[in-house]
Amino acid sequence: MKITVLGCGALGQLWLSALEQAGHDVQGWMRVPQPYCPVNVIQLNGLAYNRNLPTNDTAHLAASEILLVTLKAWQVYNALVPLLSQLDPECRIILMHNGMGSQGELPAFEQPVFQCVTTHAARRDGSTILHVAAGTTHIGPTNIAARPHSEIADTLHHALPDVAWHDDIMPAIWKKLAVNCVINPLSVIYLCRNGDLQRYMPHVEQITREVARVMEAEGYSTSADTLLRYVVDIIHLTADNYSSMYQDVAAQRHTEIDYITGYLLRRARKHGITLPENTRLFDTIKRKEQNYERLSS
Ligand code: KPL
Repeated sequence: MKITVLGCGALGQLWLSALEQAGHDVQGWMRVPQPYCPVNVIQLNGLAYNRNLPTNDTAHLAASEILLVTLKAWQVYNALVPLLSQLDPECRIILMHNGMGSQGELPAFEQPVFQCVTTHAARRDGSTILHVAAGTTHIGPTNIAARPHSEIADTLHHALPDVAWHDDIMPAIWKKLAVNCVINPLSVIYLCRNGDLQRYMPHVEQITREVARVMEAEGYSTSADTLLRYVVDIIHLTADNYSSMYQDVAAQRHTEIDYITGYLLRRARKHGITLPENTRLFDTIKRKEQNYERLSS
């Protein structure tokens, strides 16, 4: 299959290497075009994948059957909108990022759109991407055109298992949002790996309970205890990892807080619910971003 991966960061390189090894005709798409995209991944089995893959070929883009968008939520609009008119109307667009709300910013278009969330953990170490922890990718349709295309989960699963198809992806996205509301800001505040959050269980529980209140108000049947068990499972599974927000703050990059805790707070407000602890975390991360943006300007 012809596939373009938009965004060649840690997650983008992980998928580029997996899809290429599964026999697909892949290219990367970069904001600043370069002759090729160096893909250096240390895989879970310890083997290195080092290849220069093609990039930004407009003929490849126009013929792509899948456009996999691995950018951060806040980058999606600016990167994707200029490409939409160049895509085949049948090209399947997969959005893969933490948080929610990016799709609501996009104009209407006819291509099938899927949203997915993944618990695979990958991080950059110099010019190498380390695939730190295996996980599950959950994918489902977010418009009518995407509904008949459940086979896309098999294509992805063959390249980088596990991939699970959901006719209704929203509960899975909300569960991942809960994980990110807890792990990401807390790992920044306590300056720790995901696994170290086991030392701060009262705080983990407090945040999870607030998220559960919003999920219940949104109509998802979950209890705070079930959600807490899920969050704790992910803390264990990704124990050695530094969260993406920790890495963003350490590198003084814009974080996804507006699409994670920010999205949660916007939904809570719609239901008249106040979330004191999530509000405090949101304000703390925003202050950190403003501080380093101020320092660099
Ligand atoms: O999604 C993640 C992230 O870091 O953004 C988790 C699952 C928390 C893994 O670190």
